[in-house]
Amino acid sequence: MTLKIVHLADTHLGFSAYRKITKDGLNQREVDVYNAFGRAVDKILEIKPDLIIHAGDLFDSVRPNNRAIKFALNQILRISKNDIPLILIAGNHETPKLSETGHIFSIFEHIKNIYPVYDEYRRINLSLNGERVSIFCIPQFKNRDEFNSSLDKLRKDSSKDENVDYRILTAHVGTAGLYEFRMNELNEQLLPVGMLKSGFDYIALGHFHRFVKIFDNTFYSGSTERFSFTEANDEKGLLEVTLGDGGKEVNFVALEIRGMIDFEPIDCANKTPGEIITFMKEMIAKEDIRNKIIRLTLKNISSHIYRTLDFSEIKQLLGDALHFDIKTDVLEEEIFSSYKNARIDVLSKEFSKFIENYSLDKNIDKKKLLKMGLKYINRVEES
Ligand SMILES: [Mn+2]
Repeated sequence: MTLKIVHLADTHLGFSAYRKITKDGLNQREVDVYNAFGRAVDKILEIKPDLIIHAGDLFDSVRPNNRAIKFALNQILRISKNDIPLILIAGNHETPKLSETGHIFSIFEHIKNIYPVYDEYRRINLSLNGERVSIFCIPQFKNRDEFNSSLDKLRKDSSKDENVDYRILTAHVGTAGLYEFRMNELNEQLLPVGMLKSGFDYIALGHFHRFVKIFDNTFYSGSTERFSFTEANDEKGLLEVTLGDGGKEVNFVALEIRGMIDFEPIDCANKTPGEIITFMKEMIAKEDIRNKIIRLTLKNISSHIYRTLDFSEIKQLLGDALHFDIKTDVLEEEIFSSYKNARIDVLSKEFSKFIENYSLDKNIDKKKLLKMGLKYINRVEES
């Protein structure tokens, strides 16, 4: 007999961004993110799998707003009513660091067919389609010690020789070692890829936002929407996994979501403001930008050229987009001169002083480190 699983992750309900508002006064990106999950559930009900695994970050935060909670509950009830078991492991975005805070996933307790897993390692045994299926679950933990002890439990538990037809692992983790897939978030859990190699028929990972096959049995489904420009070129969707005597089949099912374009950076060195605008026009004309999220990067632009750019013209060029970002990578010399002239703000100054007085290993290029640091500080302050 075969076993059909839908694997998805990182829906981030409650995420919002940009200023665009819907007719009903809601943040448009927040609504986009709900729609993506709604469509995912539509697809799942078409596919009618034996089991659904959501590998974490259903919610974007520890305290999602009431709309996000209501939306999630309604979709999860659709699944529950269709008698499809859903394993829901918690991700780092929705897991609080303090136990006093309480976990939002507790609202899913006692709903038929729904198995929320949070704050503890769990093995769930189900009988599906006449098959005995064990699902080993590693959700996000409050701290590293709890995570490590969950891995010990997993090692012991999964090495037991029991009568099981299918053994499935799901975890909300980045990976470390031979293959590195990380989101570079402070609380992310990292699993050595070596641990993934043995003993499971399928491994459903969440956390990394792109669809990736790591090993024949190990996949990130990726997120259901795009949450940053680094994801601009990713297709988003869910995985339809079929396990059976005839082997394993994994199909990526794409979801229809809003377009995002991160244009190739425009090198502004030796260009006049007029030439930069002309270049922009040509670039934009090649793409359909309507209702999409757009980013234009101006590389090597000096601040006096930037200040003389015709922004009303740029606004007109990009007016059909849902949102546009203009990113500037300022000339290297300017970062230093602005530091010397003390025109920059307190945090940058503090950081520069710190680097200047700090004794670093000789191999480390102070100038480069300072430049990188200032760039990050600028980026954070801009956003
Ligand atoms: Mn995550």
